[in-house]
Amino acid sequence: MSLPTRAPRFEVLCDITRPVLTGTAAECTFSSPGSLDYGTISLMIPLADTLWIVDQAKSLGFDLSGVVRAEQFPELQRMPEWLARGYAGEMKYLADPRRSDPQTVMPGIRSAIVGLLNYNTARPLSTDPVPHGENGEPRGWISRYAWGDDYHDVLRERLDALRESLREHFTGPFEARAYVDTGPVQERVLAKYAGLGWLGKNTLLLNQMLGSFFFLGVILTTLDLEPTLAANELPPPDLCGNCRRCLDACPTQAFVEPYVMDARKCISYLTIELHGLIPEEFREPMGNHVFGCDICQEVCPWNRRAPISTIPQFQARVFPPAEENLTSRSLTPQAESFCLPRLEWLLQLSEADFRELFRGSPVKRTKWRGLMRNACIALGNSGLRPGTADHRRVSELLNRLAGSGDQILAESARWALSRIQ
Ligand code: B12
Ligand code: SF4
Ligand code: SF4
Repeated sequence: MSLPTRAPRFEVLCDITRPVLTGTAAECTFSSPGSLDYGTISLMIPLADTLWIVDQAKSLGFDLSGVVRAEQFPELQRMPEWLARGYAGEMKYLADPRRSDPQTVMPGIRSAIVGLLNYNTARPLSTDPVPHGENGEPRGWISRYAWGDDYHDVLRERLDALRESLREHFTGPFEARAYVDTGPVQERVLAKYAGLGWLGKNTLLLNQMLGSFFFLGVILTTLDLEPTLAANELPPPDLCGNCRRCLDACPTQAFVEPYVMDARKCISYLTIELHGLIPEEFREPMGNHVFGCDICQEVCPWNRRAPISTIPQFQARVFPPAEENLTSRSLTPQAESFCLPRLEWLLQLSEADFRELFRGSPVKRTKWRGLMRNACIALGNSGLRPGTADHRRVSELLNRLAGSGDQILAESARWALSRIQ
């Protein structure tokens, strides 16, 4: 007998785990929270294992999880064409052929366990009306996912704990490898077929209850687990409908068509993955972005009522004013934050400051040079007016970079100066 809806099903899973584990098969009666009796079912042990894993993942803090067979899903077959069109830009690692076929990632692979962790910290949004600070100083946008600690570490810790529990639960030899971005797998596709959501027109995985501000992590394993979705069950339906807000809101027109992105145009790629100069055509549309971009998620209706994450590691890092700032610059010292950081603050960071501030933060991926380059572009878009104290200080910093031997920084700084003179 199949269960009537997803919600009561998840309620039931935890309750029936224990009795099922005691035999080869078990019978249990269950009812919905509204006490409607759904009857008695027989469950084979493999499904009990899957339910146990989902329960374990929940107790380790994952908001959702699911199990999927490691198969070549239809989306993965579009990969060669996507690559051939050049959409991956400098991300050469995406051309690894194993990404198109999970069966090739690990000898004897059978299943993938996918975990989802919400990072939807409270507002502001980058699309909120005030891009500058209270005092009018230009501020940059660091993507919400990078306000706190590196999600790779946060998820990895939980996945490793889950792997440990697998070792205790399953006897006999098996292999299990945990990945957060790091493996040659397309996590969103596995997540879709593990029943966690649908792939939206902005290419992200969306969940009806959780929106899309979440991370994914996977454990690939040789364990032959029963998938979360039964053979006759489809993944959650695509609820994008006629909406095209993300496609229209993208400042750089990165979507060549719904569900397909030319990553070379995405601000996230430009600010994080691209090592050279930002192509001129994208500099102005980049606005105040200095690391990543949230726009195609912020405009998505499914994120409007998404739950807020209170995970301490994902909250914005804040730096109290240093003692010396009390005397050197102004009498109004302020705390600095990764949420809407002052661009002048970013631009005056030395490489050593950068290493110190962004230790254990996702921002370190773009390196000091990348952040300086991005801050230059954002300042070029800041509309700073000559004749102000802010303008004088910022021009001094930009002039210093313009005269540096680094061609990329020099060109980015010159461009910024030309825009604010
Ligand atoms: C590379 C990468 C990027 C690249 C490319 C983005 C992309 N859409 O693929 C860049 C740097 C731009 C990027 C940006 C971001 N990323 Co990213 N990224 C990845 C990574 C490492 C690999 C994804 C991948 O394989 N892309 C390759 C392409 C081929 O995939 P695709 O877009 O799904 O393309 C398919 C479709 O186009 C489909 N298709 C359907 N119809 C058609 C029609 C035609 C004609 C064609 C050709 C293809 C096609 O076929 C293609 C191949 O399967 C994953 C982690 C992982 N290992 O999976 C994280 C991941 C996807 N990123 C993530 C995040 C959080 C982000 C950002 C939000 C970060 C930020 N705030 O800046 C943005 C979001 C931008 C966006 N709208 O996608 C999360 C997403 C979570 C979620 N809810 O889905 C992931 C899963 C990381 C994680 N572990 O949590 N990312
Ligand atoms: S992250 Fe920003 S630039 Fe990239 S596709 Fe979404 S809206 Fe466009
Ligand atoms: S903004 Fe609209 S089209 Fe884009 S992902 Fe969200 S629901 Fe889908």
